[in-house]
Amino acid sequence: MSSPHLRTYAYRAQNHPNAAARLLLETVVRKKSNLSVSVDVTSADDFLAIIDAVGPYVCLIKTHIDIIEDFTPGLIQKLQALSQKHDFLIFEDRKFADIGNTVALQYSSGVYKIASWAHITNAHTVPGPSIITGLASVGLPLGRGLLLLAEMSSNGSLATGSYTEEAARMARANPNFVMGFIAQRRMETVGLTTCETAGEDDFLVLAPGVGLESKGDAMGQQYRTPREVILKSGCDIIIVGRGVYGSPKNLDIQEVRNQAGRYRTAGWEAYEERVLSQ
Ligand code: S5P
Repeated sequence: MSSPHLRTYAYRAQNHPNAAARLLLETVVRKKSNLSVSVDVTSADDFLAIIDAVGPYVCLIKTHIDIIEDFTPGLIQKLQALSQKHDFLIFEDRKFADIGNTVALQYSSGVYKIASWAHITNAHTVPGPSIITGLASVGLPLGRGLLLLAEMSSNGSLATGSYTEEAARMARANPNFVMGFIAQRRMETVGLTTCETAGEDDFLVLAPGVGLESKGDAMGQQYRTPREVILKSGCDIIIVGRGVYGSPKNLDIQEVRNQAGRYRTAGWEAYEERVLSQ
């Protein structure tokens, strides 16, 4: 059985057990884009302007909703309107990390009510499998999907070795709600014992730490190119933030649009090379 990343996105869309993963893969195919833009800005106007500019080029918009200074619930309606206009899904990068009961409340309630609008969210595995149980109790009935942080792009990350292996096992035990990983490589064989073989699961790998020019920032971020991430490491979706929008202090919306187009092309060409080389 070949690894899922060697099959087309279209094939994988038809067979995925998780509703949000199916929607994402269908969007990737419709838009010929495996680009997710991470919109890490603090003003609601900049947030919406960037999303409107990159919308045509992305399959997924990644948010950190709690960094918006002038957040109002109306912002979510505007985000959803842009999601309809441009045909993309929404991923709130909340990185839940608490016991099941607490994360269920954080996911469903409070100011942001994340589960009501984010198709996808993510969680650290540090609390153990109960974090999946808690989030699934809210997200599964809504058709949402969860990504587990199996690895991180930052220098000195502790998510390595047996921690990453345990994250892979936790995903395999929960394939209905866990749709994939935030990681830097494929996870099919990670954490298998010597007598186990990779199963049929298709976990999507969404990879942050992607840049065409820069190799990193002053705070430990590390970048690889879309080609390295998609072709060499077999990841499925590239997550790009500052590589697309530059510095929020000098936003140039035409340049944001150009960069989104550039990353989309780079990500898609790397995917085509990957599946065609089979
Ligand atoms: O390992 C990780 C996981 C995540 S979700 N490394 C990351 O950088 N991220 C997120 O991806 C991070 O929180 C930020 O929102 C984005 C990368 O942004 P960039 O500007 O460095 O591309």
